[in-house]
Amino acid sequence: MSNPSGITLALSKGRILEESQPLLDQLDLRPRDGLDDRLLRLPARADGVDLLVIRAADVPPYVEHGAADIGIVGKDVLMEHGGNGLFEPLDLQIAACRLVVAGLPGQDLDALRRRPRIATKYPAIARQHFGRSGRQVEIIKLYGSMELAPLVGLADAIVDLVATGSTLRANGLVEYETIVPVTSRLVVNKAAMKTKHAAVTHWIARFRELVAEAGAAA
Ligand code: PRT
Ligand code: MG
Repeated sequence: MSNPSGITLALSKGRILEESQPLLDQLDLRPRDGLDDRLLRLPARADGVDLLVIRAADVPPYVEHGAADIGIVGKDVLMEHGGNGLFEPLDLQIAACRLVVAGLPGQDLDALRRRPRIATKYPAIARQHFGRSGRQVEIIKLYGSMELAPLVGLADAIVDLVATGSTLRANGLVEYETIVPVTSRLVVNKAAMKTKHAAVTHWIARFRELVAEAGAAA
């Protein structure tokens, strides 16, 4: 059960947790007793809020099924999950990057005499992207280090995240096309939007204020 009288907030551990730290600090949404790797559910300093620190890819199912009321997750993970079961009220404008198609320089995917093989941790997004332009591809699902796949001939191209571009460059890969810009989003369980309306809208509003301030300062 999620916190029945309060709010449960699911955080994506890793990069997004780090980048959301300034927001969470200002809202008293850090763990009351500090982060403890062994504890998966932590009371926040703010009254009535519990924090779940989980894998990024697990945030959408936790929120969709109501185990958490609110979550913070990358648009990439949200698109791959399929966003229909969730509200997405706010772009937090952190952990910015973009999803791209990339591969070895000088190659034309459309000139291959077979279906291009695309290695990715985002099979749904990749299939949709190539499908939109009527291109048939073979998807190879990987769980990490996508950049390796074209180098060893596992795939003709990858669909992966790029921020500075230095990882692609370091591996001698180039970007063919951008699929979509990515930032982290606040997501909300649809039922909680009604049953915990006051608390949920309170927290959305507080996040929104901070994002607006950060935008004004930039
Ligand atoms: O490790 P685990 O499987 O639990 O999760 P994860 O690896 O997905 O988590 P983590 O901590 O890596 O965070 C991933 C989330 O951060 C993504 O879902 C994005 O929303 C966001 N994000 C923002 C990024 C990047 N920027 C990013 N640059 N996630 C990954 N990268 C990787 C990218 O895959 C590539 O390998 O960084 C490399 C490219 O960076 P540049 O700067 O060299 O271009
Ligand atoms: Mg990782």
